[in-house]
Amino acid sequence: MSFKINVRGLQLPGAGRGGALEALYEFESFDLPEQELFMPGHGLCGGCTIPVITRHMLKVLGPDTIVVNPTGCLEVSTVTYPRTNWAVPWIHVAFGNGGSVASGIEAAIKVLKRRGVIDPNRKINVVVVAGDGATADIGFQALSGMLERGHRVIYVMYDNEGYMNTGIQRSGTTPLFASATTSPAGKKIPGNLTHKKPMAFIAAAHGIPYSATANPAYLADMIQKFKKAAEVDGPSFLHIIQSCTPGWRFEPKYGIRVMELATETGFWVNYEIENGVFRITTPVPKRKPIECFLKLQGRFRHLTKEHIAILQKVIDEDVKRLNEMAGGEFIGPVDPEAKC
Ligand SMILES: Cc1ncc(C[n+]2csc(CCOP(=O)(O)OP(=O)(O)O)c2C)c(N)n1
Ligand code: SF4
Ligand SMILES: [Mg+2]
Repeated sequence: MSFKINVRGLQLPGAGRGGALEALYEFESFDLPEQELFMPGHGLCGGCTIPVITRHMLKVLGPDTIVVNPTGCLEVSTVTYPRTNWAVPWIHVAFGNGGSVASGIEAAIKVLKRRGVIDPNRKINVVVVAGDGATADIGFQALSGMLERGHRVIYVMYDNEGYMNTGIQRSGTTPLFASATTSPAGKKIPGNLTHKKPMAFIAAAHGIPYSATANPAYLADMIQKFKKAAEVDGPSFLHIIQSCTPGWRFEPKYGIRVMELATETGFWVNYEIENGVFRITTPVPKRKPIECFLKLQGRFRHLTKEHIAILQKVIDEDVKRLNEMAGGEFIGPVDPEAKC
């Protein structure tokens, strides 16, 4: 499949081709192979965007890839005995030890290369694909150790903002005011009371060469980031938002639309931190009000106008901070007239 890179948002006023934005971030055009390595027939829900992530991840990484998969929706839905959807070596690990197992695999490959058992020039990718619970919560120390030791491992965190496989419990990346079974909206609380952990920044703070956020609705940007992550000589980390049909409570047909709205409203900003340089990779000239993202989802249905105003303020502040870091208004102001 030949993939045409579509650089969204470059048509910002005053930033034509060759302008400042293009100089800041250039997409590289490359072909994706026809070969499928994440096979059809999985048991993931309709509207779930996990398969969009894993399918394209393996197209970029190729067959010489070892997947480390802690328990979660992806694992339980792709390896129901005796079938598997993985056409690459795959290992199931416990909920909290993805980073440790991947570290061991990478270290073993190094030794086998040194001993001449594996061709030293062969490039084998080791990738962890893990949920937000397995990464931001229980697997946090295993991840941190892996980053600290500098293993050449790609860590992909798919973030559906909750422990979805076990019944929609909140996690460290559940957003403010989302209703989950352990933070239910009711008379006492308006849903979850904490903010999302900024995992790409936390990973970058370990001094790793590449850390980024991505969104499966912005396929070209996500694919580019898989490629960059695989090319660095050291650990890389990708924090990828991912829509969950029963957890977020939207109609399955809106799986991609809700992801687009996450970025169009500024709720989710695509950026990367490459050798310490921060860039926003999906500029949004004018934002849509956060209500556009919220109203498709049952987990926010209880929110009052006051709650929505608080959420909007939180996002405005996040956007301001990210723009300051990027050195320009890459994410524009809210357009109150915008149609959702
Ligand atoms: C030590 C331990 N505690 C709890 C569980 C039960 N458990 C399995 S998957 C899971 C939630 C996974 O959440 P996340 O990593 O976000 O993946 P998702 O299900 O959302 O894909 C839990 C709590 C477990 N397997 N091991
Ligand atoms: S529960 Fe959510 S994350 Fe899990 S398979 Fe269904 S849509 Fe995907
Ligand atoms: Mg999850």
